[in-house]
Amino acid sequence: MAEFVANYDDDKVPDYTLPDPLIFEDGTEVENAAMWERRRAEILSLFESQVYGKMPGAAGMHFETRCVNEDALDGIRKEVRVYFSTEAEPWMDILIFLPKDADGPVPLFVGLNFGGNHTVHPDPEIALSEQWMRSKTEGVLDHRATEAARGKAASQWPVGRILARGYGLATIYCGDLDPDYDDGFQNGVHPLFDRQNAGDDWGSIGAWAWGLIRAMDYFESDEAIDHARVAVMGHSRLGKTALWAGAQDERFALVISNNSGCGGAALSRRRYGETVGRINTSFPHWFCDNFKRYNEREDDLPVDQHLLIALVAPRPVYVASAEEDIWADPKGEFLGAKHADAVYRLLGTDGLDAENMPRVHEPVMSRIGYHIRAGGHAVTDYDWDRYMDFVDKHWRGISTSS
Ligand code: GTR
Repeated sequence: MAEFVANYDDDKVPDYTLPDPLIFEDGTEVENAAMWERRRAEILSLFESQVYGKMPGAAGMHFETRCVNEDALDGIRKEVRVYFSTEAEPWMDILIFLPKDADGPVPLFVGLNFGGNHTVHPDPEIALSEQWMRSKTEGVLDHRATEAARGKAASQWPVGRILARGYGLATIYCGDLDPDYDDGFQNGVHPLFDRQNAGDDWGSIGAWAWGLIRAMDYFESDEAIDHARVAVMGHSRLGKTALWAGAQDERFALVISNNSGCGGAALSRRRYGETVGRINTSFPHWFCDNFKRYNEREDDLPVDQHLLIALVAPRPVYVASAEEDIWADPKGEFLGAKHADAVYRLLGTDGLDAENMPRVHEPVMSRIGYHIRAGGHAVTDYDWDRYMDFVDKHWRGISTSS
C-alpha cells in the first residue's frame, strides 16, 4: 500500500456535499421537533451501523465504594468500583473529587483518562492501577504502572481549579473498559457480551463510551452528585468517545470535545490531516468493521461528523481545537460544529454564533461553543477554564436533581 501522506493544504481539500441533518434518508424534510426525534433515531442508527458499532445495555451492575476521604488534598475524594455483572470481573474504578463546602448535589465533569486514575492527581492514596497500560506513558514499566506514574497527567486535570469553581470531577481509566490495543476484543468489557461477528460489532470507542454511560448509571445513585448536570468531556480518542457517549445518552446534560479530530468533531469528507482510511489502518479496533468500507471513500458515508454533534441538540456542546493540532484538522472541527447549527435552531435555541472560524483565544459561548487556542494536541488550563465558563453560562438557573 502506498505510504500515507496527510494533506495540510486547505486549497487541496476536495469539494464535498454533506448529508443534511434536516433531510431524512428518503428525502423528506424535517419541519419540527417531533420529526427531528425520528431523524435523530435514523442518524443514531447510521452511526451505530456504519461508524462506532452497536453497543449493548447494562449487563447487571453493582457498586462498591472502596474509599472516601472527606479531607483529601483538594477536596473530598472517593473511589467507587463498578462491577458490570455478578462476577468479580470486569469492573471499572471511578475516581471522584467533590468540593468540600457544597450545600447540595454537585454538578460534575466526567471524562476517561489515558494512563490510570493515579495519573490525574499526585495524591499517594489514590489506588495505583494494576491494569495493562500503554508503554509510552511515563512511569509505566512492562505495561504496568509504577509509583513514578502518579500525577503524571495532572496538568490535564486541574482538580483544584475545578473544585474551586464549585464543580466535581469524575474520571475512569479507559483501559478498565478496553485496553487500547488490537487483540480481537478478548479483554475489558467486550467478553461480557456475545460478539455477532458482524460489521456493526462495537469496537474500543464503543466500549469506552459504554463505560461512560455506566458511570452515569452510578451517578444517578450517588446523592452527592447532581446527575441532571453532568458534562461528559474527553480529549483526542477519548474526545471522540465523549461525543459518542453524549450523542447516545441524553442524561449527559452537556458534551465537550477536546481536540477530537477524525472520527470526533472533524468532518471526514475534508480528508485534511488524519483520514478515515488512515485511522482505520492505525487503529483497526476503534470503530466497527463497516467503517472500513469508507477508507478513501468518505463521500459514500451516509453521515459525517456534524451529524454526531447534532445528536447532542438541544443540549449545549463545546468543540475545542488547538492551532498546531493540524492532524486533527481544526477547521474541520469548527465546521463539524457549525454544520450542526441548523438542528439547534430548529429546536429553538441558538446554534454556533460564528459565521467563520474565530481567531485563536476568541471563544464562542453560544449553545454550540467553540474555541481554538494556541499550541498543540493537549488539554490545558485554558481549555478547562473555557469549559467552566461554558457550563457556568448554560447551567445558570437550572435546578438541581435533588
Ligand atoms: C492519534 C490518532 C488520533 C487521536 C490521537 C490521540 O494517534 O491518530 O485520532 O485520537 O491519537 O488519541 O491522542
